Amino acid sequence: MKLLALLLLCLPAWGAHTYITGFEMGSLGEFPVIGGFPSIQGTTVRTGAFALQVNPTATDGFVRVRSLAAGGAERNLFRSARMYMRIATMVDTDSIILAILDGANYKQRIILLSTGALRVSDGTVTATSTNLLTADNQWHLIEWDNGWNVGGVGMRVKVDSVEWASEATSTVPTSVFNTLQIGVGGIATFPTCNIYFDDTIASDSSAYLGAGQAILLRPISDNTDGAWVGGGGGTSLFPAVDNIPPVGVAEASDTDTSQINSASKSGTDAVIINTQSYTTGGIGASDTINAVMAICNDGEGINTGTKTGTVRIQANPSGQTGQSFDFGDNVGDIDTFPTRWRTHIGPVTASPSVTLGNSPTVEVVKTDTTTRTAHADFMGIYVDYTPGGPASTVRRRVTIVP
Ligand SMILES: [Ca+2]
Ligand SMILES: [Ca+2]
Ligand SMILES: [Ca+2]
Repeated sequence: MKLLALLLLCLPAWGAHTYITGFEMGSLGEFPVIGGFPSIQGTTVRTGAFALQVNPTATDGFVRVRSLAAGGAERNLFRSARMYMRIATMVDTDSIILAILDGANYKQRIILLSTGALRVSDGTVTATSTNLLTADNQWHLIEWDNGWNVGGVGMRVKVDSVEWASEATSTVPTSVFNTLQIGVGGIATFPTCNIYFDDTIASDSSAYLGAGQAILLRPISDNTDGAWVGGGGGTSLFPAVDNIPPVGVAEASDTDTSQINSASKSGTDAVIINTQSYTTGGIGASDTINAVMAICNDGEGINTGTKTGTVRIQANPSGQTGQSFDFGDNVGDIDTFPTRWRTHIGPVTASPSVTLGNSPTVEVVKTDTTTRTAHADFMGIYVDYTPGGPASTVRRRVTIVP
C-alpha cells in the first residue's frame, strides 16, 4: 500500500490590503467612532499587548474605522476582512459582530446568532451556518470574503479555515465602502455578552485574507526632525510620540514627552521617526509579512484654520506616497488625549520588501502654509504577519491520500 502525501501549497489570493489593527494603541482613541461601551484591555489578548473587549449588559459595544482625506472625504477602503474572536459569554440576542458600512448605513455584515450560528447578510440576502460557535473562551479565526463569485457578487465566511456559510448572489459586495465596524451591535434588542476581538485586517478586494497577527512598531529614535519640536521646545522628538496609550494634552500645557508640533509655514515640514525593527518586533526569518501601514495620532493646537498633513512609511519598505489628512480632522483645539485627537493611517503595502533587522521609518508632514500649529502624540507602524513553520500550520496543509 502506498501513501501519497499531498502538500497543498494553496496560498491565499492576496487582495489589496487597506487597513490593519491589533488594538495596540491601547486606547479607544485609536478609533474615530465608538458605539456603546466597548473597551481596550490587556488581560485577554490573542497577540500583542491589547485586544478589544465587549462585555455589556443590554447595550452595544463596537468601534468603527474610517480614513478621512484632507478636506474630510471618506476613503472607500473596505470590502473583505479577517479578525479573531473569542467568546466568553454568548450573545443573548442576534448581533452584528463585523460589518462594512456606507457612512452610517450597514452594507455587508456578519451576524452572530444567539444559537452560535454565523450569518452573512446584506440586509436582504443571507446565508446561515449549520455549524455553531460556543462560549468556549478560545480564539477563532473569522475570514470574510465579499465578492467571491463571478461579477464580484456573493458573500462567504470561514471559521478556523473551514467555510461555514456562503451565498452567491448579493450584489452589495461589488462596491467598496468607507467604514468598518468591529464589535457587537444588537439588531432587534441590545445584547448581553462577553466577547473579545483582535488581529484585524481589511481589503478592498474579494479575498479570504488568511491567518495573521498585528504588531505595532514603536518609535526608538529621531531620523529627521525638520522644523518640528517637542512640546517644551526640545529637539529629541521620539519620546513624545512613543507613548502607549498616547498622552497628548492641550497646547498650553504640552511638554517634550507629551507631543510634538510644527508651526512651519514652508508647506512641507516633515518629521521622520525610526521605529523598532521588524526583528525587535518579534518577526523571524521564517515568518511572512502580509502588510504594513503607518499610523499617527494628531490634532490642531487651536481651532483657527485647517492644518493639512500626510502620513506614510518613509523607508523599509520604500515607495509609499503619503496619505493626506487634516490634523485632528479639523474638529478644534486638542485637550487631554483622546479629546479631539484623531488617528490617521497611511497607505498599506502588501507583501512588502523589507530588511527585518533594520528600522522602518514613519513620516508625518505638515503640508499647509499657515503658522497655526499642528500636533502629533503618537507615530508607529502596524505590521500584520503570519508566523511560519509551526507544526500545527503544516499539519493543516497536508492531506494523506491512501
Ligand atoms: Ca492585539
Ligand atoms: Ca515617551
Ligand atoms: Ca480648525
